[in-house]
Amino acid sequence: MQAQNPIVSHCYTADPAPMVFQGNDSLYVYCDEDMNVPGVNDFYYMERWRVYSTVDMVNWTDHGIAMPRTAFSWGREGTCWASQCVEKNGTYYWYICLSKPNDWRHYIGVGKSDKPSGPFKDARRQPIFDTGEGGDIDPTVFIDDDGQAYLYWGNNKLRYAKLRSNMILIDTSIGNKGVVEVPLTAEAFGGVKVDDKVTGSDCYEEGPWLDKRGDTYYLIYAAGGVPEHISYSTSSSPIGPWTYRGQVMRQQNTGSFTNHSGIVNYQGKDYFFYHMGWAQGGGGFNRSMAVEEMTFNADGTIRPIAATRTGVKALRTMNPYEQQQAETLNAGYGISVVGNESTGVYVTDIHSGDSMRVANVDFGTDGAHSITMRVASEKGAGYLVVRLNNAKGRILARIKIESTGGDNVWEERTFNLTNIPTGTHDVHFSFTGTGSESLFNWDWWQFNEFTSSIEHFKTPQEDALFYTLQGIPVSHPTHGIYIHKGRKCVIR
Ligand code: FUB
Repeated sequence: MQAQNPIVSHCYTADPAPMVFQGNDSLYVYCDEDMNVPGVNDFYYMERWRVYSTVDMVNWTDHGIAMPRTAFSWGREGTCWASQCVEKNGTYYWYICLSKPNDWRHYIGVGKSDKPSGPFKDARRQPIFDTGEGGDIDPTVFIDDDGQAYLYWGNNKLRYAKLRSNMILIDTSIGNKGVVEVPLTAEAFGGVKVDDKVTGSDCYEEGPWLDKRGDTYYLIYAAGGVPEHISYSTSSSPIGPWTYRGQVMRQQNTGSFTNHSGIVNYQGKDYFFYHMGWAQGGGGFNRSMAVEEMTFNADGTIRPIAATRTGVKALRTMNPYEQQQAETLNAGYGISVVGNESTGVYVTDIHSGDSMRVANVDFGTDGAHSITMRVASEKGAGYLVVRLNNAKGRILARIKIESTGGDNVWEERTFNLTNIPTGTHDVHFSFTGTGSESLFNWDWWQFNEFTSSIEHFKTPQEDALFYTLQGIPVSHPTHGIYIHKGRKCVIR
């Protein structure tokens, strides 16, 4: 298998917030999208938040733009920063931060949906509070065992509030109209920062993440000033006092001067999500989400984690004989993922030279004879080349995607493979065509399996029609593997 980090390569994704919801088999990651906009690319320009999910940790389904900035009528263009989504009583609340027109300060708002992948709508139609000071970025929400939800946030200041049971208002009976300032002491955060000068070994910067393991509350955050590393503090209470515990991920050359993390336990393993600049064209304003395994020592301290390209291991194989969404990817280069009400989410902007990969696909022992795809194409000018493993791997099929009559006219089409894949492999899809136009849109794919077990012929019948695995007819086959009546057979 190829490198797993960054986990999304077809667009730039930052500030990951992982979440596992009760009764749902998937791990979800909520993020904002760094947009490569000429002219404004020397700062964050983010117009939307996206959602990804996985069941195996190596293939990620892009659920598209689950919440655009325009969902918030009070939002300023390009200012969709870090966020986190939590679920309560079947409703998903996505806490975000956003500026207002003619006001560069960020405010915390909340979107809501009855599905984890959205679409989300503004739940309050205004920020959920106003400290009047700005710096109100990077919300993290944690719901404790007693049902009380805590919201932490802040850049260079750390604050918290208790959410009311409706999840869209704060409890104003504590702090300053509901907002409590956390003292940024050396004991709590390793050091103190005054006028950009750090006294001590560390300091709180931004991007808090509140979580609990056993009886211990963990506050994990971007630290040390900029460039950032990730540090953590612990407490026996969700409101502190906090004790500094050290660095989780040291500052290293990932190409991004910010870092922002979230942790989650999924199928018995702890995972640490963060962002980096290692994607093609990546950097400080073109960041990408990444994931590493995380382990706790017996005393509850976190073992330091390094950023790697290899990332994490697959938890299971992908089944090619079930319908797979085209937007479920291990990697995608050049393509885009969008959605509309009639089709749902699909892959578009497919041009000559673009490619996609899915990882850890188990074709079994009998293998596949064809692939069925749902596609739409106006011009019919494109080819899809399906290979095993990588861009140089064995070709399974070279498919001409003929016109369906329009880019939104969808058809299911089946294409025979010229080689039979068996066993577990990555599958590489590459696109070729003439001109610079988009070649086709792609909704889903599914390989078709040989339906019965292998037939063993001792002496082939005279009139039997055999084909090689490349589809060439053979009238008197000798020893080898052939196709007979659509099934794989072995002549001994
Ligand atoms: O993504 C914009 C800002 O950069 C976030 O709000 C911070 O945490 C930092 O990652």
